[in-house]
Amino acid sequence: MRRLILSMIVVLAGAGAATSALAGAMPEYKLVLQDHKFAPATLKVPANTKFRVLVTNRNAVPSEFESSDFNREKIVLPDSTVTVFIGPLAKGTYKFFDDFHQATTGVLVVE
Ligand SMILES: [Cu+2]
Repeated sequence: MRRLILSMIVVLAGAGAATSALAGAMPEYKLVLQDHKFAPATLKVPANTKFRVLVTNRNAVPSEFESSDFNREKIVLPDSTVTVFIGPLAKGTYKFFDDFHQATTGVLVVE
């Protein structure tokens, strides 16, 4: 019995470690759309790594987070946040913009 409980604890601890390792494996970044600007306007991310960006729209109108450089497109409603999975990307500079307000631009610097 004691042996069984011990092995159950080991299994549970292992599952917990695996979960946090997975969660920690993908870097997460935040972008905010406010006053029709991206903040930050330049986001530095690691090369050859899949990551996610949480895009929050604080404008009063819908936006569309878009990039032809890394091929993503996602509508962000006012006061909402969307998650965009990006990468892995090679080193370089990748542009993104708000497709509904194309003067709103930002840059992903992959290094
Ligand atoms: Cu679009």
